[in-house]
Parts: sequence; structure tokens; C-alpha cells
Amino acid sequence: MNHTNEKVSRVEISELEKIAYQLRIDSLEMIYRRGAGHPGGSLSAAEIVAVLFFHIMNVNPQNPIWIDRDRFILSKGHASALLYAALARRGYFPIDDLKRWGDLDCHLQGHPDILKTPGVDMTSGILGHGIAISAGLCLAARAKDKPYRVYTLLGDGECQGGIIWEGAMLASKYHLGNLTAILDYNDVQLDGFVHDIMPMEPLAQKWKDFKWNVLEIDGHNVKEIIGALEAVKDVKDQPTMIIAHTVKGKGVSFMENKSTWHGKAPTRQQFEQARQELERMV
Ligand SMILES: Cc1ncc(C[n+]2csc(CCOP(=O)(O)OP(=O)(O)O)c2C)c(N)n1
Repeated sequence: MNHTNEKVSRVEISELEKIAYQLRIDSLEMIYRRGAGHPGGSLSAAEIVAVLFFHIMNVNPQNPIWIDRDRFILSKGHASALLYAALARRGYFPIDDLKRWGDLDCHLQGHPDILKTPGVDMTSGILGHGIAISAGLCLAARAKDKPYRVYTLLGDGECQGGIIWEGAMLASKYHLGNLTAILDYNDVQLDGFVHDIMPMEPLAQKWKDFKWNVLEIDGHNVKEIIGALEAVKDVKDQPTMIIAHTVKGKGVSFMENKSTWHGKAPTRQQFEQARQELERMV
């Protein structure tokens, strides 16, 4: 199925593509500077996060706790560098704050903390909880007659955890049309391929069996991401899972598709090479 949206201009798509690459550069710079972090799963989700924060979500960086805002739930909390980069570039706090990521007195900690960072809607890092928390937020929107939508980013390795599927049952039982999950399906987890460690296929069918509306897209194609995220707004009585096919480490030749780049920082030389590759795209 082709989830594209002809109404979005080429210029806007090109801008979003550049933002995605800028977020990649920011994330890697943060990880290099801190000497720790998760490059692979930050690079794979850059277009998804760019489209959400810079095109789709109804948010107000000047008032991060505005009650009617759309919520973003980073269930795969280890991709915090990417989230912090997006929040900074979107204007929630100064870009310079990214340099202090992980300092004890900095509001940006290793994993996202709802009590510390403006724009963070869920404390995460312990995998598996995003769907259930999002379902709760969606039920709250219904109870209070609020218009907001909840967008939840999951990892494929993360979906091996049983609690994901408990949340999935709950969300479909309550027909939560205001819930959209996006699966960063890069097929690489912490120390190997998902298809070797615990195969998830047929993954689309699993979500369908849990009574979710399911779409499949290329998770690096901005036009397809926009098309899918616009299309789900018409689905009122079912939660939606967008399975986004991605490449772990996307954009950096020596990181792509390698579990060794799941959770380690590049050396200075590696970072410089990565930056050169990424800067060509901005
Ligand atoms: C409950 C829990 N178990 C284990 C971990 C350690 N851990 C952090 S990331 C990760 C792998 C996640 O893989 P995936 O969801 O595929 O993430 P991505 O490839 O998108 O980075 C693991 C096991 C954790 N954070 N939480």
C-alpha cells in the first residue's frame, strides 16, 4: 500500500529530510561528547521523529505542559539523544543544553525523565511500557473530552516483551482511535538480529490479530511517514500500528545494520567520519 500525501510540497519534504539528518548529527555529537549512548536506534528513527515533531504533532514548545498537546511517548527510551535533539531543535530549550547531556545538574539525563525535561511525556528506559502508558493517556483524553492524540515509538526488540501485548489488548478493547504506535523495525536489537534472537514475524498479522489497524511503510521515506500519520487520523475506533521498516545506524556507512553500534560511543576519528557522511545530506 502506498501511504503518500500529495498535499505536502516537495520543499517541505526536503526540509524534513534535512531536519532528520541534522538530528542524526546532533545525536551522534551528543553520544561522542558524553562517551555513552545508543547511536544505532537513534539514527534509525530520525525521519519518524522529525516528521512527528516538525510536521504532525500539535504541540507548543513555549508551553510544554499545555493540556491539549499531542503526546509523544518514547517507549524505546534508549534513543534519548534523538528525542533531546528534536526537542532542542523544536525550541523547547536551548540547543547548547545538548552539550551537557548526562551532567548531574543537567535536565537531560541518560534516559528520558518526565520530571526533568520540558517536552518529555513519559519517563522511559525500561523497555515495554509505552503502549500501556499511551493507552492510559488515550483513555484520559476520552474521559476529559480532550482532542489530543498519542504517538508512541517502539523498538522491534522491545516488542519481544510480553507487557507490550498486554497494552495492545487494552488499547483495542477500548477502541483507542487516538493512539498511534510506530514501530522502528530495524531488525537489529542489542546484540544481534531480531530475526535470529526471537523472530517476530508475521508481525503485521500479530498486531492485526490484536485488533489493531496496521500500516507498513518505509520508515526513512518522509512522504510515506506523513501519508500514514495523516491517514490514521480518520481511524476512530481502533488503535493503529505503523510498522516502519528502517535501517539501524542509518546514514553512517560503518554503523548501518550492525548490533555493535547499538550502545556504544564512536571514537573521535569515527565521529568525524560519521559527521562528514551525514553533513552531505543536510
Ligand atoms: C526491560 C528492559 N530490558 C532490557 C533492557 C536493555 N536494553 C536496552 S536497549 C535494548 C535492545 C532494544 O532493541 P530494540 O527495541 O530493537 O531497539 P532499537 O534497535 O530500536 O534501538 C535492551 C535489551 C531495557 N532497557 N529494558
